[in-house]
Amino acid sequence: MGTLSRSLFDKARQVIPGGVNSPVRAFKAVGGDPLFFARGTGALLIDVDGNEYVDYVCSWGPLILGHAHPDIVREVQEAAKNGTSFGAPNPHEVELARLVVESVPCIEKVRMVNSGTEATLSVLRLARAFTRRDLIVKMDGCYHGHVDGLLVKAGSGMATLGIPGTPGVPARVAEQTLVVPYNDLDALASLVKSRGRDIACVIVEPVAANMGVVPPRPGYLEGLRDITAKNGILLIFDEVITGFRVALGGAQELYRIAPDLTTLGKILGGGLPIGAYGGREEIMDRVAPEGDVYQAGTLAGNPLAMRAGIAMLKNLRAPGVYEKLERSAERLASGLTAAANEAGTPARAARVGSLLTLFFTSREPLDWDSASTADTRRYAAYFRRMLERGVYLPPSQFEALFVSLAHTDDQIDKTIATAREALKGMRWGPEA
Ligand code: KE4
Repeated sequence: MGTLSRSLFDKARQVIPGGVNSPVRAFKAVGGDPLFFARGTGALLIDVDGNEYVDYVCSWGPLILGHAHPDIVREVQEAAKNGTSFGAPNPHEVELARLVVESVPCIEKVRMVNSGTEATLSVLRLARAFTRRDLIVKMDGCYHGHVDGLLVKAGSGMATLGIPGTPGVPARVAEQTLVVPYNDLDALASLVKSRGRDIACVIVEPVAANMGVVPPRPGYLEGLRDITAKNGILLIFDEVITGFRVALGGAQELYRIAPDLTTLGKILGGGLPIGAYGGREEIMDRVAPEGDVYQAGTLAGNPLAMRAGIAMLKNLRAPGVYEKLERSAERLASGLTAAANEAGTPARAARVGSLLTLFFTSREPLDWDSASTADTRRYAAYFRRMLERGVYLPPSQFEALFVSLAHTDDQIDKTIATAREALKGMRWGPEA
């Protein structure tokens, strides 16, 4: 770690809890101190000490075009010259909403907010109001932002830090969240049999990406749709990660399943703060001021994020985009798997589109129980050895690796060669 990064971290910890503005950035699960970055360009990140890395975090998903894409930068610069926020409608909100409605199959109307958490927070309130029921169902290991009722057996930073639940969430709130294993339709069916009358919604990551990437089993999403539809329960796809990532229309396009509501974020803002929720018009028209379900936000629909999002979606609508992402990610996943096998370590890559995870386990990750068998100490050692060699991976076994359109074959091949070297040199005994 460079000297400037280290001194910045020392200063940061004096004024910011843990020295970071989001826990998973803190390197707690992989050891060492977080790097501070000066800039990104294409698939590269450059830290404050001038060290260059091939970046596979991509700001946790938003940067599917790579860092500092010229169209995004231009739109943000132009927008800023006209003022950064009006607190009043602007034409770009309408254009981006139109693009979302055209792109995401289940969305007939959409409301912009400023983060994925705000989107899931809002959609739960809407689902409860629409169904007049209070209980919500989530899957063990899925993460949907730091909403009180969703920080129950959550993935992402909570899985990374080993936090089963979080203080500050009253028991009576947590009790209204029911949890079943991901990829387990029988568990959901039996829960619905006993408590279905009181369940407002099931919220799910259609491709789980916060316990590492865990794809839905064949028939799983269809089963969720069937069980919820038959019991008056709203099905919510949390596509904050998968939206515009695994297909332009997200997982609901890829798997051809129409949820009732969808949450979005990340890519939609091109790297600026954003979230959104949308779905069938009859449900969305319950949102104030059209309806009586209140949700609001000072900077919602701000012109900078809107114009960045428009530039983003226009780029993603170009022909061949998702085929290129598929080729790049498959190249990387198969190369990393081969490198792990050559090194004699039990590891397997799980991938959907340009989302992937190299799990250090011989078990197939199907849910949190199986994903959590991954050897986090081995992952930490792998992470550090890759970082030393100029490859920036997600600092947690339970996060997704993101491939962008900016990653070249040469950068991917170098990453694979680096992994071969890093894994070869690692002892695989219990003291890894
Ligand atoms: P934000 O509030 O962080 O914008 O979005 C919350 C959220 C909602 N739904 C899903 C499926 C998500 O993955 C997220 C946030 N993802 C994490 C990384 N897995 C964000 C990184 C972080 O917390 O720093």
